[in-house]
Amino acid sequence: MKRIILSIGLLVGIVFSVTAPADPANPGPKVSAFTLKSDVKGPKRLFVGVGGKIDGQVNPTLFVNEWEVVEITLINADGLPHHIALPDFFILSNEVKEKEQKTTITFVPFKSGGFVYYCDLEGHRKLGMEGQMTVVRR
Ligand SMILES: [Cu+2]
Repeated sequence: MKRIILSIGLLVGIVFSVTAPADPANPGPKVSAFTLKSDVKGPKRLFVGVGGKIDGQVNPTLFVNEWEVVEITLINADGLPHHIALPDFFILSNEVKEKEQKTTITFVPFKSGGFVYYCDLEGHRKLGMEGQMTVVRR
């Protein structure tokens, strides 16, 4: 009986997904988007969150879901050269060398856990330009 109910549920699910009209407000897969800007505080080099839950946070922890698209935009706000690296996912952004320059990385986290992101230019990582990305298993 349990199996029959499960099969019916599955069938309804399939039929619904085939017949459901495309939602113009949600056309594609879910994307977790974050914006970070570079900042300087004395000798410190930092990432600061822009917008959403991470707004104003220094080196914010980015919470994402495994297998969901992640988009991180880095804005140069201090005129020093920066980039963002996530070596656990083989990601290295373009450099933003001038003030107001932006770059965006897009990737799919294919494993769960805690991982580091950082700027590896001119010793910035050692000067504090490093944060965590937590990938939650789905
Ligand atoms: Cu940097």
